[in-house]
Amino acid sequence: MRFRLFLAAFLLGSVASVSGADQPDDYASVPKEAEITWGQLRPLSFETKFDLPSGFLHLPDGTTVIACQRGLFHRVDLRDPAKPSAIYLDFREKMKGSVNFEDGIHGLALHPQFEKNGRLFLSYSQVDPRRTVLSEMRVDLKNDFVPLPETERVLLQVDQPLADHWGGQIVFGPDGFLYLGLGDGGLRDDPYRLAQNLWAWHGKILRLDIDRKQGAREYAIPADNPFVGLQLMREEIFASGLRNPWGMAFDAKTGHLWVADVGQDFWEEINRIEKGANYGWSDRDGPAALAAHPEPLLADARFIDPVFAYTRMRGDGLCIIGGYVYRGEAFPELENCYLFGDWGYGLVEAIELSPDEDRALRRITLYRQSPDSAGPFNPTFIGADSAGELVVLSQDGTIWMLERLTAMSKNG
Ligand SMILES: [Ca+2]
Repeated sequence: MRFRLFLAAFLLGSVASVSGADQPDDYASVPKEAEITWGQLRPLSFETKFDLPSGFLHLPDGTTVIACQRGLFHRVDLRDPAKPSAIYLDFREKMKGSVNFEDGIHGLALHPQFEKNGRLFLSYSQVDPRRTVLSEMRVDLKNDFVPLPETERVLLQVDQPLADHWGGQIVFGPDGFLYLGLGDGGLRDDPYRLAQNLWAWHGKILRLDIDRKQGAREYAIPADNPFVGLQLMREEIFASGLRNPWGMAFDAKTGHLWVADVGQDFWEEINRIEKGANYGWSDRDGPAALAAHPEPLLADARFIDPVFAYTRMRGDGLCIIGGYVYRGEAFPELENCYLFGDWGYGLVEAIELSPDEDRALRRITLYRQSPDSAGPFNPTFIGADSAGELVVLSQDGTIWMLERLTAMSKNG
């Protein structure tokens, strides 16, 4: 999806400048466990190869909808992969001619009262003009939650005139509001400085009240959004300074919002999102100043550095994929851990969060693709099943889960 361009940017960046490599790195001292002995990430044996899977959600009956970048949505049972999967929704016609790199289906979410109102929310790219579309659709509550495409209603469209860095994931908060993460719109160094510009939606987390309409809007602005009533600022904005947020999840226990942000040349970030906060891009990349922008765009800007970041300079990864705080029960070893992956290195990791959630206590490698292993493993989405257990989508169309490894299974 968005990744080939990242790869190009990474290679170009490492030639053009190495200044970021000299920046202080508090994260390097976090102890690292390079391998686990108690579990193993394994692909589920579905008949279906999913075509560039990009996200999923769980329906109230326990089935799971897997969204694929080019417009197919499959309905599967993660607990019983042998069960034939069904097409849940087919958006391929709508996506026609519009899927390159990271274009396509970006997000899907159910309304918190989905079982009563049957409202399904979607986020995806469109062309002519290039734009992000946030829409909703009703499902038939009397017929197995089957979507009704004719009921689709567009809530918000955001022009995307540049290149990539769409973001586009959506998630409901415990406050009932819809959160939409948007990337900076693309190219290097955020050339129009959109991520710091509070009049642009790009490079932001938006928060929308989709249960009300307000003026010409198909949604309303929550009264306590941080920029309500301020001039030259978009009232939809909840947080700013993101580059390409990919992986947004509320912690099921604390209600805190965690967002992974894909970096440019040096740093891959994990952020805890606070209302009204500025996460730095494109004045900062990870914990370091961005060489291209020695002067902040906003004179009074205060930046929040990531809770954890890993650098590309040590070969730790290339493109972060979030991610959620583990609250399942099958693996007490992962208590208070934020789980994430790296698309470029075929990696799934965890960081154990400090009690204040302001730093990582240790870092655990859950899976690392070995150079000689068969098939490409490139995580595109890291999320929880309905019990909070780890599910990883890989770009090659496979779905992986963590299995308990016993002494017997290790020997056998
Ligand atoms: Ca940042």
